[in-house]
Amino acid sequence: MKVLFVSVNKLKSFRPVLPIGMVTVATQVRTAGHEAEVLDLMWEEEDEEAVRAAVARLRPDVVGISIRNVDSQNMLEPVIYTPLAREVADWARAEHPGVTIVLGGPGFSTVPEDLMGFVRAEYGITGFAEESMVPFLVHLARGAEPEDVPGVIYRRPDGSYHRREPVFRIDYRKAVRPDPDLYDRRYFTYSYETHDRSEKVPATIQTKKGCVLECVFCSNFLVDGTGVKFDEVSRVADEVERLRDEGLEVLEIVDGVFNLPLNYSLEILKEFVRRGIEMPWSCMINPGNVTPELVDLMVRTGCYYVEFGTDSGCDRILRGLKKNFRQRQIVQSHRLFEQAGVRVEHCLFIGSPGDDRDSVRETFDVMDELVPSGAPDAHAYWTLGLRVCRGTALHTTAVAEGQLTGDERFIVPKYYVSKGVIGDDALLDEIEERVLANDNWYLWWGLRTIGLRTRIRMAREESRRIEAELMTHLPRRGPAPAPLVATPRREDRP
Ligand code: B12
Repeated sequence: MKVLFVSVNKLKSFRPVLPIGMVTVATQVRTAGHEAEVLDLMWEEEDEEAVRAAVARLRPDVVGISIRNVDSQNMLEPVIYTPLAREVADWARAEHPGVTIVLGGPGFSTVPEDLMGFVRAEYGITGFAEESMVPFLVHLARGAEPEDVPGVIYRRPDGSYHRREPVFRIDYRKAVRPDPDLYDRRYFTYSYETHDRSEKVPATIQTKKGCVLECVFCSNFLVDGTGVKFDEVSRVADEVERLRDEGLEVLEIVDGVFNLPLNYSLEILKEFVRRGIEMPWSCMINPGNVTPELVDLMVRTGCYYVEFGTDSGCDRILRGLKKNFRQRQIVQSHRLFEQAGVRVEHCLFIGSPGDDRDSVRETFDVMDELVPSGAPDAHAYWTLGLRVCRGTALHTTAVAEGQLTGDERFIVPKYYVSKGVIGDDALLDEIEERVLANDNWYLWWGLRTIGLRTRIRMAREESRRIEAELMTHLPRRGPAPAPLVATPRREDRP
């Protein structure tokens, strides 16, 4: 079969990220003997022309649209990225009537039914697609409905959806590595500005899928399943050597959390040391699982930057979020990286369940201590509100507290903000003041000219307007699908 994969992620403002998901699936499809091409809209100025030209040239049987991001995940800056996916599907059909549209990608997996309806796609594949895309194509080639393909979703004539739960299994020994030649070269010549320096877009590698934690807001179980699927340590090291030998100068490990479970990350790092791998790299870190040995190995292999999933500095709130660490560990872990000369960025929520004046002040006080204004290598990235995803404990809380109805269409994100924050004007003013007083803290780019309370009102208005517009494209809901049940957490070793 002929497949054109299109990545619709054009987000450069945060920083451009390689379409590793799309490239992974495209490589797999090629290796299985199909003809596959990729089109990455990140670098295109005329999207329509680019899509039409690629479709006209290739005349694909299938256009696979990779939806990494659904939205900005930022209540103060409501932006929805999925209308481009809808346009891509329309352009492809106009150019080549009869082409089959299939959706996939991490963003897609978090709101599959509504995105299927919105894009009017024939099929979707939720979860990771290393082991499902090829069987899916085989079914299509035979003219058979791919009803048993793991993760598949399609609309039945009665308007309801047929869904197969993703299996969330992967045999890494069979999965081919993403072919770096499928990445647009412009990623590697592009530089982006951070707070105080210019950075190159890193090459990316994933060492495992999934996470052992069950944080109440996290939707990653819909993308990667529950439990952890580990790659083999030697294969990860081989891949890093290959990327390094191809001249890629910077690396990012894109595991949801690198240091969980700790032993596996130590094994990876020891292998890097054994092979003499040393290049600048970064990752996301769980503050609860940081030991001197981990930091030492990270630094010896070139780690220069870590993003802490800190979430809150107050133990009561951390407990409620089901985090596996407390304030004491945030401070200790931060200090270990600081002493080792590694840059730390803390990602924090304001408005988690139970958050109020006391807990917000406590969190800000901890950050004052760890990330003082002018500190050269520490930053705090604040987010007001938590994006709610269907099926999470946070969704249940939001419904129980009357913030959501339980029947929302999440194509436009909904946010949870504790009443103790959103209902406290004085606290919102204090938050604004404290964020602005620290040039190493970030909450919203326009805060110097538009006050926080005004911005919340404006953003809610913008979000309602976007929702009204998008809802006109959503078909009415068919009969409710059977809920997907999360499988019990477990750690699968290959
Ligand atoms: C690492 C990561 C980051 C890193 C990226 C670093 C880098 N250099 O790449 C950082 C911290 C920078 C980041 C930033 C953001 N991220 Co992020 N990120 C992730 C994370 C943890 C892993 C993504 C990844 O690389 N996976 C590895 C690849 C191999 O897997 P994959 O992309 O899922 O692809 C597989 C499947 O999806 C599928 N597939 C992919 N494409 C296709 C296409 C077809 C046709 C098919 C059938 C299948 C298919 O098969 C692939 C192979 O297994 C995910 C959560 C998660 N667990 O997936 C969030 C996630 C993708 N991020 C998300 C978001 C929102 C963002 C930001 C917008 C946040 C922000 N406010 O700034 C930015 C956007 C940045 C940008 N320019 O796009 C959301 C997206 C959902 C949404 N609500 O929109 C996710 C899902 C987190 C979540 N659970 O909410 N992110």
